[in-house]
Amino acid sequence: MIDRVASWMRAAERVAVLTGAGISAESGVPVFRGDAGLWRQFRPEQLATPDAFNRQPELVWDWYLWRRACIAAVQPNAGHLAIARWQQQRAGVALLTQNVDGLHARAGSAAALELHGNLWRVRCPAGCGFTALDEATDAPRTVLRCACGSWLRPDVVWFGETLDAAAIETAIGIVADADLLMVIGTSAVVYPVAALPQIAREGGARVVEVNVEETPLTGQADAVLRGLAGDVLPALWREP
Ligand code: BJW
Repeated sequence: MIDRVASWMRAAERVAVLTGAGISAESGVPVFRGDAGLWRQFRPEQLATPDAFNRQPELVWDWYLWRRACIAAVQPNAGHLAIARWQQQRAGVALLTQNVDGLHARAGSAAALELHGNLWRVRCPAGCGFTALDEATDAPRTVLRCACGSWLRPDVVWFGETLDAAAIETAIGIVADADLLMVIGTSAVVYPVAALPQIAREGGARVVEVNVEETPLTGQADAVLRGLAGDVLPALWREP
């Protein structure tokens, strides 16, 4: 199956790559769902909704500062590096990610479309327009308030919030035009991103899932590569 998908990759003019938390798992970043997932330890409605932030901004910030420290302490892995190599060594590879950890950029991927935002960026929710990208270091952010007086918030997409309209429209366009969509390390349950593989299929793309487990996408995929992203992805592309 690896050889077949590798030949699809070579033949495709436009490859779209969609990643989720599983690609960062081998770096040591916790995923969300499943036995080792963050949602076993923490309740999403207390930490990842606008209501939670309005009720307890300090608690939500504690969680994000802890996650920043975890991410600052790890490195991109073979999976991130393989995708960056695909982008550098061949034309027509677009990267869409649900991850907020910034590891694709640290691996050398240019222009990952970060559909759920970036936890290293802050923005003012009060409408004054302030936004800033913090250095990815483990020095905790100490200024949590905007000059306008409001709390700053992490620039990520919480449950019940809409994704940036331009970003999701761009993503839909990319997968609708793709010849091949690689869906890597996502449980494929969070919408609207979970709808992208179906849009790709309707546009005529082959869809390949790379995951250690079955997901709702598994039965719809043209090929399933069952394994660690860090093992599977480097085997799919050899420098021509
Ligand atoms: C490996 C591996 C290895 C491991 N190699 N593989 C009821 C109320 C409110 C909303 C809704 C509702 N019902 C439905 C909704 C909509 C909701 C939704 O989809 N909910 C479902 C969960 C039911 N969606 C939204 O709310 C979205 N907005 C929206 O729809 O707006 C319109 C709307 C407005 C109002 C009401 C309704 C609709 C926004 C979703 C935002 C998601 N935000 C989070 C947090 C981001 C910030 C942060 O990180 O703090 O995004 S939640 C979390 O899930 C995070 C992720 O990006 C996202 C997806 O998770 P992902 O990446 O798939 O990770 P996991 O852990 O789920 O899976 C990891 C996978 O990797 C597994 O399959 C493993 O097997 C695999 N794996 N190691 C390969 N080494």
